[in-house]
Amino acid sequence: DSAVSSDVAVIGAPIDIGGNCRGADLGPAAIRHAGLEDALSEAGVSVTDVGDVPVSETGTEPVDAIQSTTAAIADRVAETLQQGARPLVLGGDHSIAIGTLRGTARNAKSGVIWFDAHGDYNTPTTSPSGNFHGMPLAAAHGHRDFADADWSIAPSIPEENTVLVGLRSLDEQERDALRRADVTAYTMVDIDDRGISEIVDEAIDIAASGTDGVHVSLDLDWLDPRAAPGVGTPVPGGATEREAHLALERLAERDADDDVLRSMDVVEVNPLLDDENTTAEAATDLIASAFGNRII
Ligand code: 5AB
Ligand code: MN
Ligand code: MN
Ligand code: MN
Repeated sequence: DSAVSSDVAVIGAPIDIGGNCRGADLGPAAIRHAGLEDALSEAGVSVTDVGDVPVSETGTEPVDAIQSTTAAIADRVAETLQQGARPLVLGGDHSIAIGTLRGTARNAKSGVIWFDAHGDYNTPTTSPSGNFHGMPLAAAHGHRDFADADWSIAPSIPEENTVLVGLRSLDEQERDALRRADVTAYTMVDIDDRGISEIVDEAIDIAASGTDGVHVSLDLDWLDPRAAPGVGTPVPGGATEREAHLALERLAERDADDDVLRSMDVVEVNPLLDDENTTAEAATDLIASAFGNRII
């Protein structure tokens, strides 16, 4: 069972069928092997690893695998929160966020900060690729057209409490949809221009305002491919390792004051695309920062 009396519960979500290539289903193992439990313990966080949710990808349509996997994620996330711990879901491709968001929103209103090169605001109709990892945020906001799958959790994840950080690659119709939505979007240019601390402070203010807390979704392709090469859809011009650390350390500082961080998922780590497990190590360090790791 998954009885949790810790601060943080780690939940693995080894699925890659929502992505553009195989291998992100090895992400949870890669992140665990990079020393996640030790890193969190050193950060002073008590952690329980509740294992992986069941995933069956073979012989099913992607939408069916994603439907059953994300339903299981949602249950574990909601259960974890009920037990007073914070869920940390390890992907897997970004379609897993459909599950995390559903679980987080089950008995609460949640803001979202989405660190990503991409908007993940496509629907099956607008998507140029058909890959579900490019759709989870639109699904949560109820931009329906997901066939039978009802993934809408608006208004528990209000658009006005949703903030995207680090954008640098949008599809045309996705851009239109984001413009129409009542979300706040910061591009890499905003980060260059104003600095990541100020952007993150503002993002937290917007996401936390009037909500029960904030869900943070960290897509490793937010980072520059030089810092995180092992992702399926790398885009040049991303956040440096230092900017990413500063962002998550700032989040931890704000959390120490106001308990803003309610749940987190870390996605798109694909060890098959990575010679040295660099991306999983970056993910591990960033998670430790988010949960309060301090140098001194
Ligand atoms: B990720 C693209 N917009 O929809 C699409 O890595 C890429 O979860 C999506 O952010 C990238 O296929 C999804 C072209
Ligand atoms: Mn797979
Ligand atoms: Mn993404
Ligand atoms: Mn992305």
